[in-house]
Amino acid sequence: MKKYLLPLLMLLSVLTASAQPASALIPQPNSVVDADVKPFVLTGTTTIIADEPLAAEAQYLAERLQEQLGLPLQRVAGGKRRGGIVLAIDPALAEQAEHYTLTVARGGIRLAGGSAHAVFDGIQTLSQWLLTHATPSGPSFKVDAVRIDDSPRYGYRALMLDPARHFLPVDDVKRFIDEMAHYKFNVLQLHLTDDQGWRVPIDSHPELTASCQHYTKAELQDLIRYAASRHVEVVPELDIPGHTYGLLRSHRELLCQSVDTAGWGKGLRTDVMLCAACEDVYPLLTDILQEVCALFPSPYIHLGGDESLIAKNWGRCAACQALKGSLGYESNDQLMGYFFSHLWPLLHQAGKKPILWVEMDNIRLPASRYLFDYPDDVTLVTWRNGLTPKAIELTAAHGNPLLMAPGEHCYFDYPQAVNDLPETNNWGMPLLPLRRAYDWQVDYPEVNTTKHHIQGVMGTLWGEAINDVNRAFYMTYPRAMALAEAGWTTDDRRSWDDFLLRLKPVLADMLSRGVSFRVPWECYRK
Ligand code: TNX
Repeated sequence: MKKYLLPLLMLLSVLTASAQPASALIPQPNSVVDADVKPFVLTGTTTIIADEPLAAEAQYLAERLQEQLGLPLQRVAGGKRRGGIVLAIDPALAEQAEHYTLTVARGGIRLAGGSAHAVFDGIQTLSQWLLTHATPSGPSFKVDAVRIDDSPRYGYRALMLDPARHFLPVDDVKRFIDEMAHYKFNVLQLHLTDDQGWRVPIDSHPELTASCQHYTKAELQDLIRYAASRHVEVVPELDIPGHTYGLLRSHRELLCQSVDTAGWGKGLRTDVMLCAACEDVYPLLTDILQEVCALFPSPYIHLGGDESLIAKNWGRCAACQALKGSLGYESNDQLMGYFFSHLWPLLHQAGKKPILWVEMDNIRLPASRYLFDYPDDVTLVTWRNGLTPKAIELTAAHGNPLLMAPGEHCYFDYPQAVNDLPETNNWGMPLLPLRRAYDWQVDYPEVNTTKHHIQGVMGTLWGEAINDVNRAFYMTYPRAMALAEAGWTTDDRRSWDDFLLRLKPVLADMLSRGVSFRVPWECYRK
């Protein structure tokens, strides 16, 4: 942490010395109208007026205002009360998910949403509004009038953390959730298993976590509850059938025949896979999935499916080759379909929607088809550099829902600038500067297909080189703010120059809360 402190303090002095910019709203709402009326006077005795269904959101708002302005606001029940900060569910807004309206006027502040989630979004907007539009006046604040009407472009706005590569304690993940909620992210994908570790306990198979730092079920339940209080859904990811050394270290009997284990324990990856032809693989995965499905309430579960070195494992394994022959398959890749077909019925029964990283017949262009036949109801994530236009086309043609995490815009484990490389485990990552994160049109206008199947966006913090939460914050921000805006705001309301102006007060706010980020020096240089 220490090494970030000096540049951060220098930035704070620059930021606080500059004139107040007009707005600190990130992501940019879809309609902001400055109301030409007198400001609202916010004092320590202003009440938050909210009925029971919004008690938790009211409490959250009170905590934010205490932290931000030092005001100890209390909640009172609704009824006909006026003059304070009213939080309300308005069924007229329910048609569109997360639709809220925020009105600041002399007589009071009113925040209405079609759901508690929408009201929570509006609280983030209100808090950001106060960063630049609350003028201290003695012990109270004059809050400029405004009318905001807002709803997101995409319903699924995710960040992904990777505690499999480097473990992240629950309290650190909570801090991460706190921060992402400010920018209206609503999904946290947890990459819980990989070659380097198995972090989710399975009661029927304690050997999986026996010699590995891991969460307890109680901790995960607590984390899920905490995330829900920030309207963030936790999506678990178990990465199979590749990236599985974390499992195979306690189940060597599930390895393919004739696997070379000589280099194990040295490199970052082991390149081993679960053996598709080993019958014991499937009952074990069934046990695991049953517990994971029961533990995580999210309708989604991510099963990885990426970077399986099929030729190196299944291609050299006599049992897999015999299986391939008996199934009449022409290519080893079809065994992926066989492998996952054991799991789909269980997931359907549990009411879960599977997600996989999309793979094609090549890892770069030219690529022309899926690696194997993904069932239509599998949500696919596009991630490989250069393959996203193809992924949009293929998923549109096959009818798979699509999540957007293209490496060139969304991989926040990549360095942000020249000479800002990770100290450990850098495998030669490409650069992903802030501007490139911002200059992204999520729906690729040049791709000539329907785009209704695009569900949303995800920023990934792959953990090979991210060994604690401060490093995670440093890699996440401010790029995740650019992603938040790409996922929320329509393109006609997005502008790089304007984003930079809004970024300044938002980063100053982060500093005041002790959250680290990379100072985007290149944006301030004249
Ligand atoms: C590829 S992205 C991976 C991860 C690595 C990441 C590093 C994906 C689906 N697989 O296992 O951590 O690159 O950027």
